[in-house]
Amino acid sequence: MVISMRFVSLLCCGLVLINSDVLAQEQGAVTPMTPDVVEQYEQVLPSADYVRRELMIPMRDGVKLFTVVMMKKGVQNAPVLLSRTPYDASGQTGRVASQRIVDVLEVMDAEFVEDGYIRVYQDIRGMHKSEGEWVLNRPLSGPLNDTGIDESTDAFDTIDWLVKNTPESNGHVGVIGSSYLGFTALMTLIDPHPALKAVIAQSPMVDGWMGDDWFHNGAFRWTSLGFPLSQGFNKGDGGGEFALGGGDDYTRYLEAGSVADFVRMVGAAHVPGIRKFLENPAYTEFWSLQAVDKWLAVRPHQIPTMLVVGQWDQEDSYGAPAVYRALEPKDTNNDRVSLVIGPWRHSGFNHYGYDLGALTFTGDTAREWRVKYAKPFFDHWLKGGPDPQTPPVLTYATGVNQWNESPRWPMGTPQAIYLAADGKVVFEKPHSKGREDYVSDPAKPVPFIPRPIAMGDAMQWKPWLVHDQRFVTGRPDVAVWTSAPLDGALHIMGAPEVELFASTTGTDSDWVVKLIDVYPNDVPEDRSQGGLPSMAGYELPIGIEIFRGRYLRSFAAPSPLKPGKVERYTWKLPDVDHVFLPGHRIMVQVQSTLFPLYDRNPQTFVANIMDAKRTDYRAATQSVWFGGDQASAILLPVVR
Ligand code: PG9
Repeated sequence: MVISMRFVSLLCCGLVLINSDVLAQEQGAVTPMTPDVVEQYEQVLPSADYVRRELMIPMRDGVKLFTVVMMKKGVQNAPVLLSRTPYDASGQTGRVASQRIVDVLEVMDAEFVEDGYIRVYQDIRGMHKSEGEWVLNRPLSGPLNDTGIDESTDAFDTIDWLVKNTPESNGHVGVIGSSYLGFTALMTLIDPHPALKAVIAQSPMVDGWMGDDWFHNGAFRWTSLGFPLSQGFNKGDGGGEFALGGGDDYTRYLEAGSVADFVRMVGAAHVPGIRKFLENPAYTEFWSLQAVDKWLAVRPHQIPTMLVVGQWDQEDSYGAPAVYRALEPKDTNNDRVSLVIGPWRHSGFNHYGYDLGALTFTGDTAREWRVKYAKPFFDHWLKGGPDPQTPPVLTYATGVNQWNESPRWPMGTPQAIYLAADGKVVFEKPHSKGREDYVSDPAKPVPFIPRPIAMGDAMQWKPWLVHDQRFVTGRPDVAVWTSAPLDGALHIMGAPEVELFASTTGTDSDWVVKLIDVYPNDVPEDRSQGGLPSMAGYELPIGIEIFRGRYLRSFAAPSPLKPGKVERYTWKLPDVDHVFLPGHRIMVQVQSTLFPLYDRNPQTFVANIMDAKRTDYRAATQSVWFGGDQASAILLPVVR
């Protein structure tokens, strides 16, 4: 492979800068910020169909960020599509050593670069080949960040440099990215660069305590430990990974005890990103001031923004709907903010969308979205393409497998389904009161998927939210209610809301509620020919969410529960578009552990669960109340 390295330096600009510096000092003016000497490496591969440049782009504080620019040979007057990543720009632009750009870049890039887009990936500050120090989800400059530098300023400076130094560009920039890249995409909306014309934020990390990655309603996720450990050392190259152990995660984390016990055991108590979790278990300003939806809610919004999330996003299901709710009131013409909810796992929209676990869909739903919605959206705003008629809300109705375009979200209106005696779900509030008891023992937590559990195994991790729940339905510590077979279809479009009346003999407790679609057991579609499991009797989760009881009265200031006192807990399940088909049943499961996805609640109130002592973990009898004035229910967003 012939590679000619061409160093391009802007020395002339430096000379001008020196002169203007001297003049400025005499006149007291401020020297304008201009790019200083930039080293640019351009790969010239005669047989390749693309151009690749690797740049160190200087930020306003002098730190240089490693940036890869790729485009098909010969493009001119082209839009730029930028992603800012902690996951290695070189790797994301070097999938395979091919002469074809569509092979080299990510699956989701093909439609764009084939049509002449300039594709740019950048290592964020402090990651991989970029200079500077990394800060986990670097807060916006303000109370939590006094440096004046954040992902918004780095994005501004990057866009500024790109449009001034990429001769092939048309001066218009779009930003796209999922998860952490969705977070950096949203950050470009704050004090946006004038060249920024459109943003697609996919499964963005928005509020790490409420429901994105680190905690869900205050319950801590064991999966949170790996990221600050692996990214925090050797700048994300993985070299700093600690010996976190292997085998069955269930066994490993159960034997370790509390999160702090485990962190001490692996010698990571000093790692900054880890300390943030250990020292901030409650929703204090440390977390609330980092919430990106709150930042965006108080600022003007004009950049066309598409928010995308998977209905079974196992990592960041909270962020996109939260930002949609924050921005929608500003969207007076209903054409600047849109929401997409598809039948995907985390980041599934950027890959192949034919299926998920045991579920199959009408086709490649991910590519359908990219080709029919995402690209026309960018084509319009970045290069004057036809009006894409972007729907305010686009969802894929699972159960019936069809796309829905809607004017708003949610489209459903609340209709309660009630828990009742004899394990029944009913549609009218039961008059007779009652309760269902189960013993929750932290020594024998309910697994979130069948053991042995390896949360680092993509085959287990990616589809777990659609896993058949029959593996726990018979457990004595999983309370189950089921409706009769439905006479007609029940279509929900929105976020089901839990209203749980519950008590515990302990002084703290987690409550996990699962809304489940139970397939008929007697008319299974025989899929064995296709190598797929039968769906007969399948218990498909439509929403699973946890609520940590200590935060009943305040997310910022936890308080003990009073043993035996019935409390009313409300929280939302993820936003969905789903049809319960005739003959299916609606099932609700309630339990108090979901392990090792979440750390165990000791069920006795302690100052900081992260550092609970082994003697704090005690079994408790949990009671779920139904009927009368303590009628536990789920408010389903039903489409009439
Ligand atoms: N939000 C996802 C994630 C971040 C950090 C740890 C684990 C997952 C993501 O960026 O993919």
